[in-house]
Formats: sequence, structure tokens, C-alpha cells
Amino acid sequence: MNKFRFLMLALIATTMLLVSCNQGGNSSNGALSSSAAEKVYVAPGEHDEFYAFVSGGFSGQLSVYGLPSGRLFKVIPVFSQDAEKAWGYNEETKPMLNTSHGFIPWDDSHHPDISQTNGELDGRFVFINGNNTPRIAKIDLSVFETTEIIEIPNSAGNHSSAFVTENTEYVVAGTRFSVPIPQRDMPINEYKGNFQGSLSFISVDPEDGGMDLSFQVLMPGFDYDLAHPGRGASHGWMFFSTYNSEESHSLMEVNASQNDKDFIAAVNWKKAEEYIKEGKFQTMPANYAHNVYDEETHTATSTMKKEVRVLDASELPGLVYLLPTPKSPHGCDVDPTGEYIVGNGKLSSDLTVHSFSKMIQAIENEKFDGEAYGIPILSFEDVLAGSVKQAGLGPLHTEFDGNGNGYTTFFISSEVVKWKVGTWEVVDRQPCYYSVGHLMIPGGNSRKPFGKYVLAMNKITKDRYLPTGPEVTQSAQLYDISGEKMELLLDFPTVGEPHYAAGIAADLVKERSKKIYNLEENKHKYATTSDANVKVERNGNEVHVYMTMIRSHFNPDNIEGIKVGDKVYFHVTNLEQDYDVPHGVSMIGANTSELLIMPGQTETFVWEPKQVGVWPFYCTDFCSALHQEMQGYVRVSPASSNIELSWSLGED
Ligand code: K7E
Ligand code: CUA
Repeated sequence: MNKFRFLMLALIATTMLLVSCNQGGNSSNGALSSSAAEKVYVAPGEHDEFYAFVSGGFSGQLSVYGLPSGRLFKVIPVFSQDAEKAWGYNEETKPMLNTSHGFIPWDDSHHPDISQTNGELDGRFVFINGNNTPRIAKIDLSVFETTEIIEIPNSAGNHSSAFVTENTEYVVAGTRFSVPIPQRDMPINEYKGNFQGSLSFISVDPEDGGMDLSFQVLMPGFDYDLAHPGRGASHGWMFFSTYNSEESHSLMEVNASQNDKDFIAAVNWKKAEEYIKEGKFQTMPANYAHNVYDEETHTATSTMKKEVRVLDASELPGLVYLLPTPKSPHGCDVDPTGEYIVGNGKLSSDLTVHSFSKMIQAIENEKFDGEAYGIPILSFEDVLAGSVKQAGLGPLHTEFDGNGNGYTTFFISSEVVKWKVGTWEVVDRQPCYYSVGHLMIPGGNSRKPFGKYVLAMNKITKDRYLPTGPEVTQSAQLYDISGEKMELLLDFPTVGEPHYAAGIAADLVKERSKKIYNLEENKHKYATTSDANVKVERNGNEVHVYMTMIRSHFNPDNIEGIKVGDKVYFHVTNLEQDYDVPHGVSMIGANTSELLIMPGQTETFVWEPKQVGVWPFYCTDFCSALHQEMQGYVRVSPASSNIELSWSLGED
């Protein structure tokens, strides 16, 4: 260790000691030992060991942090417009937010999941759900940008998603709210027996990652809450937790808590593929958007799809089985071997663990305990592997470390509880500050968790940070889980409300991270890849400016002949071919955001000048010593004027 680093650590350690003295030296007050400080200290210029992709909840975005430091690297815009990156503001990305309801500039994103090959994280894509206007987005980890969004028809509250299968054959999206399928005008109190759920299987092309809604499984009118894929022996199955098996439609906190047990629905998607092949599906008319961002044209297109293949679970034997699971389960988690499926009953103090091999036996021996709308209910005792008894209050989610331990969050008793897979005994517990929801172990949803840290994501922080008015930050807490006992290392604030997160060893991602866009490969319709092609064209009252930017000027930087009432499109190409040299551009009075344009990329904003005058534009990203000189003027004349269109750079 060099001297500087030693001094820093000593300083941090002293600060920690002071903090602990102030708070009475009680670990429940947040004091940390100097060894904890050392474990999260990543020296300036050094890299973190893991990426953590943390959902933004009601922010609609996905944040990228480093672990163990908790440093925030980027907020990737997904479902919400983001003026910082012009997402949903520039002409190129507006189509990404198109839906059957029109342009929807916001969503609620909960569950990121990283693509897998042979059950291990491969670091190519992150998928994440939009709950509110049902959508699945794909983020390409070579550019850390959202490159595809597909809307989900016949769905409402797309919550049990986006979870990938062992070879990323599918991304799965289950509806939380059941609705009339197809949608129609009908009385709400006729819900029971008439409303339905749908579980969507979106195929992912093994070559280019392209998504396609392959088929949907039509289900009874329950609420489908969470999902996780089978792996190993259970590969080919997908497990969904359900609540509201009562099929109630009002005062749900009472009416949907009547049944002693709801279900985990086990869906055999390999069987579904057979039924599809045999033509046992129904083609339903639908209307949903499929939005794709093309990296060569730097432009998104939105296509409306008109039908979907539907399999009816009530009519197709062997497609779905229901595993009784106590007390309105929320989390539905599968261990790294694929044998155990954990249901976390929100109103139970025990965790229910089902056995996949017992489930298969029970199916073979027809150990059924009735049926729901033609779907067999398996007998509880015949699928039960065991239960973790009296582990805490309000269990929500479970992850695994790959060393035979499960970790479950308890919202009400506000803690993470560690237990042994197989013996079901509780071996450790650590408090969370406060009211923890999801937790994440890097690689936790795979055959091979990295098993070094667990990240707990908390709903309430109260006194943990400086107050910031009525709204205080949500936060994550990092625990070292490499020993027998968990050790709290770090609190850090998060953007929006973190629900689930996905973590991966940085080495699996960083080598593939793109540095620039190659100018020669730029196929944008309005790209200007050399200064020789700079121009301004008028077509009626539509004006197209073909502009370039390079340190430290725009070309052209003087434009005349624009008139009030014109619609001016600025198509701006960044000619730089160096890493980390974006330029920005913004125009006074433009009813949109700035553009932040990466080297080799073209982006477009529209300006509709309303006032006569000479109006400036400028670079918004401090790009060079002469960044402040990176500016220009547009002369706007009255609508009736006949000043000729002209443009220039460096002329008197
Ligand atoms: Cu927040 Cu996964 Cu939407 Cu549980 S869910 S906490
Ligand atoms: Cu270009 Cu600042």
C-alpha cells in the first residue's frame, strides 16, 4: 500500500471512530470499523470490482453504480425523457417512447436482469420492465444505452418481469393486474371468472439480440407478482408468484388476503413451444409498439404490431401447474441449482421452499388438490421441500450466494436474514435502515453467483442522511457476505426508488465498452461527415441545417435567411474521433433539450423561432480550452422578408 493510500485509510478510519463515538459506539447506529471502511475504499483512479445496475422505480431509469464503492457512474435513460441526454427530446429517440397510447414519456421500472449464456451472466444486455404502460426495454452494455423497447399487449402493471431464461431464450413479462382480454367495456364487479392474466414470452435473437413477442399464456384472473427462471434441471420452466387468487376487485388489502394460500405458477415453456409448433395457439388481434434504435443510422424507428399468439392455460394440459404457497407471496426466487423455488408470503413469518424434483414427481403421480380454471393445483405437502421457520416479519425477496446460503429481506422487521439451503436453519441476521425491499447478490439470479456482497435496497431512510425537506433519499446498503456473519460496509443514496438490481463482475463488461462511433459507419439520413457537405436547405417553411462540430467551433456558425414561422431542423454531427469528447448544442427558445452528441454521432433538434432577431446557440459540454468560444448566431427575419438563405464559418 502506498503512503497516500495509507493516510487516506487512516483518515477514514479516524472519522469512522469519531462517528461511532458520537453515536455511542453501537453498531446499530451505523458505526463502522476501520476494516469496513477499507473494504469499500476504491482509491482515486482505481476501478470497482462490480457493476451494479439499480432500477430507478418511479424515475423510470436505470442507474449504474460501482461496487464496493457505491459510486454513481451513469443514469441510463430508459422509459422517462431525460433532458441531460436528450432522450425522448431529440428526433432520433422520440420513437423509442412510442406506445399504443401514443408518446408516453414516463414509466415505473422495477426489475433489471442481465443476459445469460449457459446460466451464467454474459454481460451483453440488461433487460428491465416498465410497469405502468407495459413495456420491456433492452440496454446494450457495449454503449450503456437503451436500444430496444417492446410494448406488451393484454397486460396491465407489467410487474413479474423482466426475467431472462438460462440462455436468454426469452425475457419474461407477467401482468400484475388482470384485465378483460381482449379489453372491452364491462362492469368491474363482473371481474371474477371474466378478467384474465397474461404471461408473455419475448424471444431474444441469439445473434443480434432482437426482441420479438413470441407468445402469451392466458391465465386465471389472479395478480402475477414476481418471476424467476428455472435453471439446471428446471431449465425450461418459469415460476411466477401470484396473489389475489380470491379474484377480488376492490378493497384488496382485505379481500385479496382471504385465502390461506395463493400460488406459485410453474409454466413449462418448452411445452409451450411444442404447442406453438403444433399450431395449438390462437392468433389474437393486438396493437403494440416495437421500437428499435439502430446504431448505424443513430435513429430509432417505431413499428406497430398487430397480432399475438396466445396459448390458453385452461385448455392445454401440462402447460401450467399451481403450487400452493402461503399468504400472498411476493418474491419468487430460484436457487443456483434450480432445485428450490422460494415463495415469500408477505403475511407469513415462514418462507416456503418448493422442490422442483418433488414437483415433477407429484405431476407424474397426479398428486393434485383440485384445479383452478382447468389448471391442476399440486398438493402442498407433495411439493414442499421445507420451510424457513419464524425467520422474521414480512418476507419479500431472496437471493443466493452460490455457497449454499439463501438471503431473504424482511420488510416489517427490517433485516436481511441468512439461512442454509437444505437444512432451512437461520444462521445470521443483520438490520437494514430501513424497511428493505429487494436485495441483490451480483450474479444472484444465475447458476454462478459471485457471492461476495449483498446489496439491500431500502424504502425508508429517515435519519440516515442529512434532511432534504419532506422527500428524503432512498438508499442501498452493502454487506460483506464472504464470512459466516454478514458485515454492513456502506450506505449510499440511490436515484428514484430502487426495487431490484443486477450486478456483474466488471471484467465481463468493461472490455466490450465502446469508445467512439466510427464516423465512416455513420448512416444517419442527415449526417454531415465532412465540412465539405455542410449546408442549409429550405423546403417551404421547413429548413434543414446540416451542421458539424469539432473542437472548438460549429460549421456553419452564422446562418441568415431564417424566418418567423419556420420549422428549423438542426442535424448536428460530431466529427471528433477521440474517446470522451462529446459536444453539446442548444438554441435559445427551443422547445426541447440540448443535444449531447458523442464522437461520430448525429443528432437532431427542432427549433421554431417565434421572434425576429439574432439568436445565439452554443456548446453545452465543456469540451476544450476554447469551449466558451464554441458558439454561433442565427438571424431571424419577419415571415414576409426575402432575405436569402446563407451560411458561413469564419467569413467577414
Ligand atoms: Cu419493489 Cu420487485 Cu416491484 Cu418487491 S417489487 S420491493
Ligand atoms: Cu464543444 Cu464545448
